[in-house]
Amino acid sequence: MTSQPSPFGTTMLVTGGAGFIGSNFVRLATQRYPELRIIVLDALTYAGNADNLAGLDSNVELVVGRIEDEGNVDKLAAKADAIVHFAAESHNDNSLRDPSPFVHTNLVGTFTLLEAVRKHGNRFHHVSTDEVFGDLTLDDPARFTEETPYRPSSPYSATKAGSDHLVRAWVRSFGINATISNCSNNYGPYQHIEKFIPRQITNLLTGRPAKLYGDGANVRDWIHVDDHNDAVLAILERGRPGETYNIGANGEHSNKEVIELICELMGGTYKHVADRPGHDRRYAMDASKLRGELGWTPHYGQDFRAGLEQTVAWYRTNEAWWCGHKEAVEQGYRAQAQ
Ligand code: NAD
Ligand code: TDX
Repeated sequence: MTSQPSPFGTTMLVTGGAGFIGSNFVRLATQRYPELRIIVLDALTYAGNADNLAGLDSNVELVVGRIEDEGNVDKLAAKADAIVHFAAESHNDNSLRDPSPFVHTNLVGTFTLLEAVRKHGNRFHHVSTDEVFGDLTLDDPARFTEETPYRPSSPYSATKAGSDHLVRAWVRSFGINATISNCSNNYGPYQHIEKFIPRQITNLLTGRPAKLYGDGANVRDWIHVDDHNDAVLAILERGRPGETYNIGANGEHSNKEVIELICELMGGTYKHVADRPGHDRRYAMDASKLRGELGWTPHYGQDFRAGLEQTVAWYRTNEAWWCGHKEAVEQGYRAQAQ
């Protein structure tokens, strides 16, 4: 732990800081910079939970509100040196059921923040995803680089792609001091149980089989949430203004491999269910720019089994955190035959 002042000022506004990655980010940032004051702006949608910030010290303040609320965003941006933007509608399956909140939050919300940054001159970091690049075939030797053209497939990834374009346009047209990161699939504590890994862990913990979409050959490039957030801090500390950095830990696994590993660790079975419409086949990130320029390396790296064991243990220990909404999440999936 360091107790030096943060290189990005004394006050940071973290949007979406009560969600999965954002709350883990707030925990990591307060450990690394105990003097840093953090204001979390979060609408506490179904995916946000004030309890995710429990136990954090008095330097962390939660403001409940939407990032599309211009007046509130302006007031908070005026108090902040840096803004780290995690808030989003983040689940592909939900974007297939109803794209509307994705357009509002991911596009209008990001626009609202950028306008505040233009006015107040904040350092801005935009958290985005590998999905903006579309997908690769299973046997493609290529990985996504920062130069890969955008080709999003779902309403979720299309709105994330649009938000990235907005940030780049505000850098070029208005000279804001912003960086972007595009990260691969995260796993770890506090991830909503709608997502693949925690859904399967909690299926097995509640006596349900794990559920594999389609043939399960789809590949995702897994990274532990703490490694993602460590990379975001590296970009805030040392990233070049206006640049984009890919984040990934060379963690490619097929969904079938992951579900079989979960079943092996927990003792359980899985079944095949209907595939996701438009299901991206493979994501794979080339993070050599981040590694080479900023000297970043992942801590969990490729020890996916150890990271998964830690994650299974967290969901076992924290049943109260998820059991109240498990049935409702599964009902939503049943409506899609998944
Ligand atoms: P999440 O769904 O767990 O959390 C999103 C948070 O944003 C929630 O706390 C929610 O209440 C809040 N929020 C939603 N709409 C809001 C609004 N209009 N105003 C204010 N707050 C709002 O998502 P996550 O998995 O933690 O993802 C965080 C960010 O990281 C997103 O931008 C996502 O696109 C990106 N990302 C996620 C992954 C992944 O694997 N989960 C990978 C790469 C990038
Ligand atoms: O029950 C399931 N069974 C299954 O086989 C679920 C929920 C998913 N899957 C598959 C679909 C995907 O191939 O597992 C893979 C991972 O699914 P998700 O957890 O929904 O993640 P994905 O769609 O890959 O998107 C994630 O990574 C990029 C995050 O949700 C995004 O926010 C991030 O941008």
